[in-house]
This record gives sequence, C-alpha cells and structure tokens, in this order.
Amino acid sequence: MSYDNLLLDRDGGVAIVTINRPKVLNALNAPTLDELRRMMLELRHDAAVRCVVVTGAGEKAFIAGADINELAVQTPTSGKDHAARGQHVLELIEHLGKPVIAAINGYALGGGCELAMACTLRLAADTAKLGQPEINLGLIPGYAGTQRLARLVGRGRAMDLILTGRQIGAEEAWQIGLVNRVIPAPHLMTETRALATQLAASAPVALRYIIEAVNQGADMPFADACTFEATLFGLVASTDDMREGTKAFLEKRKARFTGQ
Ligand code: CO8
Repeated sequence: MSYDNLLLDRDGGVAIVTINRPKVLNALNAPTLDELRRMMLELRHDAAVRCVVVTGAGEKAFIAGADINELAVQTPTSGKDHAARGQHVLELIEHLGKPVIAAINGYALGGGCELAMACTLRLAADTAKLGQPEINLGLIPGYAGTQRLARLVGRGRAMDLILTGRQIGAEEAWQIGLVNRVIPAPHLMTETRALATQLAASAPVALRYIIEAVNQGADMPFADACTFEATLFGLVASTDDMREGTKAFLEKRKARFTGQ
C-alpha cells in the first residue's frame, strides 16, 4: 500500500510509523488520518509485526494537533464526522493487539497528545511539550482527550490542562503520569527502538492480554475485571509460549517465544 503522509520502517518485529508532514508540524488532516487507519489495519494483521512505534518527522514535533486549516471551515456535521473518524483511528491504535509506543519527539498538542494517549506506552524527549490547547481555538478536544486524559492523570489534572490549554514540558508530564519515561532528545529513538525490540521478543499472546486486561478492565467493575483477568490468564495457559517460558526458567535458559 502507498502512503503520502506516513513513512514505514521495519526492523525485525518492530514497525516504526512516522507522521511525515513536518512543514505543518505533522498536523493530522483527513487524508493523514485515513492513511493512519489503513496503516494500523495493515500492521494489526501482520503477525511478523510484534511492536509498533509512532513518531513525528523532523526535530520539532510529534504531532501539533488536528490540521487547523480543516477545523477553520468545519460545519456541525463535518465536525462530528471528523471527531468520530479520529476517535475510531485512536481506538484502533489502543486495541491493536500488540504494543504501540509513542516516541514523542517534540510538540504533542491537541490531537497529537490524544494520539499519544491512545498508545500503550509514551516515551518523551526531554524537549517535548504536551497539552490540549483546543480551548485557545474556541474548541474542545475531539479525539477522546477529555476521557483518556482524565483516566491517565486524574480528573483534577485533566481539568487543569484542558481548561487552561497550557503546554507542559516532558518532566511535568512524567510527574503526572502522562508519559512513562523522559529521555534526552538525541537518544529518544535509540531507547525507543531498544524497548520496542524487547517487547517484540516477548510472548505476543501474553502481551496482548495484558493490554486488554489493563485497558478493558479499567472500565469494568473491579470484580468483573478480575473475572476477565482470570479468563485471560486461563487462555494464556493454553499457549506454547507459556510452556516454553516456564520450562526455560526451570532449565535456567532464555525463553524463545514463537507467538503460538
Ligand atoms: N494545524 C495546521 N498547521 C499547523 C498546526 C496545526 N495544528 N500547527 C502548526 N501548524 C503550522 C503553522 O501554521 C506554520 O505554518 P506556516 O509555516 O505556513 O506559517 C507551521 O506549522 C510551523 O508552525 P509555527 O510557525 O506556528 O511554529 P512555532 O514554533 O512558532 O509554534 C506551536 C509551534 C506552538 C506548536 C504552534 O504551531 C501551535 O500553537 N500550533 C497549533 C497547536 C494547536 O492548537 N493544536 C491543537 C489543534 S486542535 C486539535 O488538535 C483538536 C483535535 C480534535 C479534533 C476533533 C475533530 C473536529
């Protein structure tokens, strides 16, 4: 498949997707969102891909939000459709069935911060800036930012960030739990690749069920979530990788996971 606004780099079981519109700080317009949808479907169905990384082209931005040229001319109907399309793409990312790491190499604002929050893990360059500045445009977040931000960092902090629209640095984002790690900018991609390679070598079915248990369980009553976890635990017990992992431990050797 061909993509005008995305780059794809494959390295073993790791796929690195780069949003490639650096002239507009990788803002997400409708064609880019559609390409991301197609790309994520392609990567989801490709069993050789065990971990996905999303990053932005250039030194300055991860994604500076939805493309404001499109927002400026939206109507109530097109605005609703646009928000729903974006939410759908982010759901695809969140439920890809394999880990997706956001390598936040600069501005992650509005839709960019929302996309990063849909990823499984977020690594930020120490130069990154994150925020939900929609209020400054007379807007509200529309790619589920009001929901994911509140779930990630708590309602009070989400209210502060969304109501004020202020940008925060990577360090503050780490302190409030918005990003998992802060990395000196020149090392961001090396460290991201190292983490992605580690995850790509892990047991894929177990990874998938961990992500499902944490994400879906968070929206369930505690007792139901525990039952869900126990069911997934039982399913994992049927895999060759579970037998290999436990056997390798007992034989004091490194496990070789096949994804079966
Ligand atoms: N959309 C379109 N173009 C953009 C965007 C954007 N989001 N961000 C930057 N650009 C463009 C600029 O217009 C500029 O273009 P040009 O060179 O032609 O003038 C170029 O990128 C470089 O940007 P700046 O010159 O502004 O660079 P600075 O270093 O001075 O500033 C900032 C960087 C602070 C990131 C600044 O560009 C900025 O504030 N950008 C907008 C950030 C923003 O408000 N993002 C949120 C958008 S709203 C959103 O994401 C809602 C998501 C949900 C939508 C739901 C569907 C309806």
